[in-house]
Formats: sequence, structure tokens, C-alpha cells
Amino acid sequence: MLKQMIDPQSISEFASWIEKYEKFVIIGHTSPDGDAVGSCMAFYHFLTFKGKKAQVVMPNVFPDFLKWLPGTETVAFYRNASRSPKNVERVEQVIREAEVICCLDFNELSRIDEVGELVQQSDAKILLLDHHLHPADFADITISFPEQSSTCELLFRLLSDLGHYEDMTTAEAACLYTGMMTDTGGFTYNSTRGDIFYIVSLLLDKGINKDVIYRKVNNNFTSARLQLQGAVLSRMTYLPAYHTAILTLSKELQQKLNYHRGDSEGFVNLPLGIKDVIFTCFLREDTERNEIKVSFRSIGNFPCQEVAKTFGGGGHLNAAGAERPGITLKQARQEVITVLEQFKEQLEEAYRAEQRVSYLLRKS
Ligand SMILES: [Mn+2]
Repeated sequence: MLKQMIDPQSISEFASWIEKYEKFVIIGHTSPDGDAVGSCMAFYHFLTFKGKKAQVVMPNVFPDFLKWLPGTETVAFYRNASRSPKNVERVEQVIREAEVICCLDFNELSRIDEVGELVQQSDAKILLLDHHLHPADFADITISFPEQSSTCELLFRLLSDLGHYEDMTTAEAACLYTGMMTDTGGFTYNSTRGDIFYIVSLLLDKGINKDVIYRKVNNNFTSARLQLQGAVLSRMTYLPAYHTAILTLSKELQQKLNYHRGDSEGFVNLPLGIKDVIFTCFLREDTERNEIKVSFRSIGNFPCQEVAKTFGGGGHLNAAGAERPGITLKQARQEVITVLEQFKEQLEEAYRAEQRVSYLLRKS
């Protein structure tokens, strides 16, 4: 049995909205990932099953490896590659007419850019369902559990609490599984609780093929993308004294290897595969703006957001980023190395702590 987490009052209030209202809009965050698209599409299937008029809205497009998710052909994008005003009008209209707006996988309206202003102007009831820290106070019902692996895990709980498990389709289960899988890196982090796997087993009982889902999401690269990865890795700077590795991607290399937006997604994680590396940095020269995009990742308790702050950026403990306008890639790399010196003791401490972490899950 799943332990009840969501408070019964939120559940019954949302159930009453389903009774009362017909027009639902479901919104995921800008640059939607597997959890955003998965949770939005699962919610769309659920509300459609309930006989509601449901429309998923995304601030911008999601990557190709998520297009197979059932129902994505119905999504309305505020911005797409062609920036057509027709899209904007369509989104403005559905949000204007919405009676209920469901905000999934983000914690504040700034995470959905211009769409956030439309939500603010709307009179619709708002549900926020999310697992990011510090949810802003803009919803009528806020269901926020930062310790959940994913919004999809939380949505599974909500749908079960609403008595929907019996009627859940394979399509819905596939959407929910995708979000749980992608937000935990294929169940390699943020996923040490047993009930995550209990939920997975309930999703498998709905007939999904998790092996195929894994392949659709992860084995979907072009050969050019893999070649780009090889070129970036061959230029890696490894700094054992700081337990750090830095990757760079110049404009020149992007042109040479026919780079497309999103092709370097996930590169920042690659050096974490090196024994003894606990902190990584990926620097990419932007092709549109004169700036360097900076991403950081760490494992354990080394705080990425503290490093990002010194570059005017921000983020979380294990993932953060910044933008550095008006400098070269070389200068950016030198800046990082200089800052690493300030964090040297913290890096060493975090590295030592990581060595002490046990494979045994201590009950907290
Ligand atoms: Mn998420």
C-alpha cells in the first residue's frame, strides 16, 4: 500500500473542481523536460477520460526524444521555432477561457516566462503540483513535495487518491513512468525510497514496456551529436587537485560539427563518471548572444549554487548555472579555475564526505 501523502482536503477540493468545471489548461515549465511533458500528458489523458476539455500549453518546444509520448501532437506552444503569432493567440485564448489551470513541475510563474503573465491575469482556479523547493504562493491548491523524485510520482499519488488507478490507461502509465525515469537519471539518483519502485511496479501492471521507453528516451541521438560529445570530451580539462573537470564547447566546434540547439544537453554530467570527480563545469559559447553559458553539477554536498553565485547565476545544491556576457571561452575557463581556488577546502571536504557515504541507506 502507498502511504497517503497529499492532504485529504486538497484532494477533495480538486475533486470538486472536476465536478464543477469543464475547461482545464495544463502548463509545464519553459524548456520542458521528461517530467514536465510526462506529467502534463498524463494529466491531459486523465482529464480527457473524465470528459473534460483539456489543453496542454508549453512556453516553448520540447526535445525530439519526448515527441513519442502519447498525446503530444495536441500541445499548444506559446513559442516555437518559427515564433508564429498564431501560436501566441491560441495560447492567449485557451488561458483566457480556462476555468482551471494546472501548473505542473515548476514552483513560480517566472518559470513559464510570458505565459506566467497570462496565468496571473486569468480568473481561473489554479492548481500547483510540483516537487521543487520553495513554491511561490500563487495557486488555490498547492500540492508541493520537494522530497518526491518527480512531479510524475506525485501525480501518480494524486490520481490514485482520486480513485483513478483502476481506469489508468497504458498511455497514462507510460507518461508517468517517463517523468519518473528522466528526473532520476534512470533511477540512479533521488530514488532511494522503496515506494518509488512500488509505484513503478503498479505502472508496469498497466502494461508499459519500460525497456522500450528507456530506449526511446536515451538511445535517440544523431551520430553528429555523439561525435560532438567525443570532441568535447577529448578537450576536457581535468583538475584532480579540485576533484573537478571542465568541458568547453566553442562556436567554431559547433559550426564544424553541425551543432543543433540542445545537442550538448547532459554533457555537463559526463565527467562525473570519473573516479574522484565531484564537481563539473560545462562552458558553451552561445551562437546567438555574445556570452558563455555556464553549467555546474556536483555530487554529495558540494554546493553548485554557491559557485554559480560568484558568476551572477544560481540554482540548486547539485545543479546550477550562469551566463557570462562579453568574455571569451578561454577567459571563462580561467575564471572558473580562479574561483575553484576559493572553494578548494570545501571541495576537499565534500570529496572526503563522499568517500564515507555508505551503500546502506540509513533511515532518517
Ligand atoms: Mn521534475
